Amino acid sequence: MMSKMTKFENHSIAKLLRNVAATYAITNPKKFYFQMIAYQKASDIVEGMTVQVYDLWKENKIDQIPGIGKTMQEHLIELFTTGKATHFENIFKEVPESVFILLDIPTFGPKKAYKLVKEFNLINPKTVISDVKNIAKKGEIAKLEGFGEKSQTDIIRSIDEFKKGAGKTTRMVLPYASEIAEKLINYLKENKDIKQVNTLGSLRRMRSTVGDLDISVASSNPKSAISHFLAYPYVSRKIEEGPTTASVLLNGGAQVDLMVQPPDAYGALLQHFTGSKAHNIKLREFALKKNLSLSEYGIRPKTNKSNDVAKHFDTEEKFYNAIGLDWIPPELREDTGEVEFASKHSLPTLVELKNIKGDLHIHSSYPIEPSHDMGNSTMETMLTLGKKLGYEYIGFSEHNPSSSKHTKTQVNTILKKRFEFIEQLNSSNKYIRALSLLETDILPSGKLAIDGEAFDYLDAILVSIHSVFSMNKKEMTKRVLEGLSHKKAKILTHPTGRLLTTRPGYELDFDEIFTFCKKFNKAIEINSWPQRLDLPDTLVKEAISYGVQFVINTDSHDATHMNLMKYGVSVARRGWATKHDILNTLPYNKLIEWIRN
Ligand code: DGT
Ligand code: CA
Ligand code: CA
Ligand code: ZN
Repeated sequence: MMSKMTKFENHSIAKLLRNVAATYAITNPKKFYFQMIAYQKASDIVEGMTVQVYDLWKENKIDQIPGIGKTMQEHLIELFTTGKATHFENIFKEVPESVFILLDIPTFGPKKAYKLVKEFNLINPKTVISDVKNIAKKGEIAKLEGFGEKSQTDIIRSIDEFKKGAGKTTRMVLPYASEIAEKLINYLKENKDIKQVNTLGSLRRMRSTVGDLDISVASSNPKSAISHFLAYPYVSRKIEEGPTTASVLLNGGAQVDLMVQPPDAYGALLQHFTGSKAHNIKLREFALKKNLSLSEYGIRPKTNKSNDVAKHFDTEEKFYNAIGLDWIPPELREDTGEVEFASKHSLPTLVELKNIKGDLHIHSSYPIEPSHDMGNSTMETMLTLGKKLGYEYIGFSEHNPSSSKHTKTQVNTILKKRFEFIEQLNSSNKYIRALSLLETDILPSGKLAIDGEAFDYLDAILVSIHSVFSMNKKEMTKRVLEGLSHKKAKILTHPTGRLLTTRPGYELDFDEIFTFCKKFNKAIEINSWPQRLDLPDTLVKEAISYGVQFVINTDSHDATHMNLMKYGVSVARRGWATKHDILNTLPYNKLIEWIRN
């Protein structure tokens, strides 16, 4: 299997690691429990990385990936060096290749896939998917132990959906998932048997992309709660229904899993289904050392008596406290040290939306004749909304005037007029300050798209890459640092250029970027735009360890976008940021000091 993997892209490496985990799950999940978990976790990590593992290896930095231990590193190094990893090849011998093909299809876990392949001798990986479908259509799968009619229908449907392009890899961007959830939650609250509704899973942890929506309900009447849920007008199909759970597909394709628990035991449910899986595993190990056993119902003493009842907790806080931990904000629950910090009562106080005092990346409709897209709303409208949001300042940062369509003198004239207009806005209102900023392109040469007199009309500039993404890491890093070197360049915007679910972004040497930013007092943007959420959370955490500071911006092109700030804040929180790491939590007089010096 591996010899066919010609390109060592993260996606194929993630799949390979997932297949190792699956092999352990099939062959001996008890004996290889920890390996199985470790490989699954490593697979998730690699899938979510913005830097290629292969490139890290080439730079001798493969040991810098959190969650990939020494042995796993050695196997990967062998793979990159020789084209195959003996250890993986050996264990894959125990499972026919066609099993791994089935794992790409939703509803197929390792055991189910293996059983079908074994039972019907489906050893041809090229035809295995259609083979399974044919056998299902003949009614053979329903007869197998542990399968049944419903499972057979599900298999046919998920194969059809898979062939149409739907798969486990289609994820929603966070704000989209949040919007769907909010609508559903409002609907659920209409039922009098439903006391409380929460989002769980990746949505509650505010991951930048969400696979399916997990929703919990506190109710002493699960039957009523579930039938209300199933009657939601936007349900396109029921996937399954049990006494306290149900899953549906909504119009538009999002899956929702609902879980119901009585109010007195609701805390444990919240905890369990918020995850992440890795966090839960760490928590379980931590509790085991205290002879406690955790579940979605509560906490039991770890004895041999299986009829011990679990102690119930109505809130999640009490649940965490019962095992000797401080409550952990959901955004931190990724097994990156949070359990240890919680046990020492030293978790950081994360930045909150209400700490934000202004937005420094706003595109208004001011006629600047920009190089890229222009905003829809006037500066006045955006200032009024900014004031409503409790801000002390707004930084207008339209794209620089197009340099191909204007002479330098024309650019200067446009910026001068704009500067005077902003000054006028400031003299006519006392409540919110407008800053004259500009989102300025860093050209492929590293030069900025404006120069000379133009800077006289700007408080500072934001710099970013908007064209020629194809440069290699070294050239791109040089380009960015050169742009950022200008005295007026204060913020590097959407630093990786990624577009979630669309394109991975260009590569930068973040060691160099962070070191530079710290040394020269430059800020890095956390961009709240739904498809960006850039700088990504894992890099935020890394940047903070260099002492780098951030500005969280919306990159609004319309007044309605200004409320996306909360998603940028969630990225900062997932990166363990406190308000001291975020410059736009500063009051106006402090912020302007930083901007102007
Ligand atoms: P997603 O949906 O891919 O964006 O990610 P999550 O984290 O929402 O994952 P999901 O929907 O499969 O499960 C929600 C949470 O429920 C998960 O974060 C942890 C918990 N959970 C679900 N299944 C398991 C399991 O088999 N073991 C453990 N320890 N936790 C689980
Ligand atoms: Ca989920
Ligand atoms: Ca789920
Ligand atoms: Zn912008």
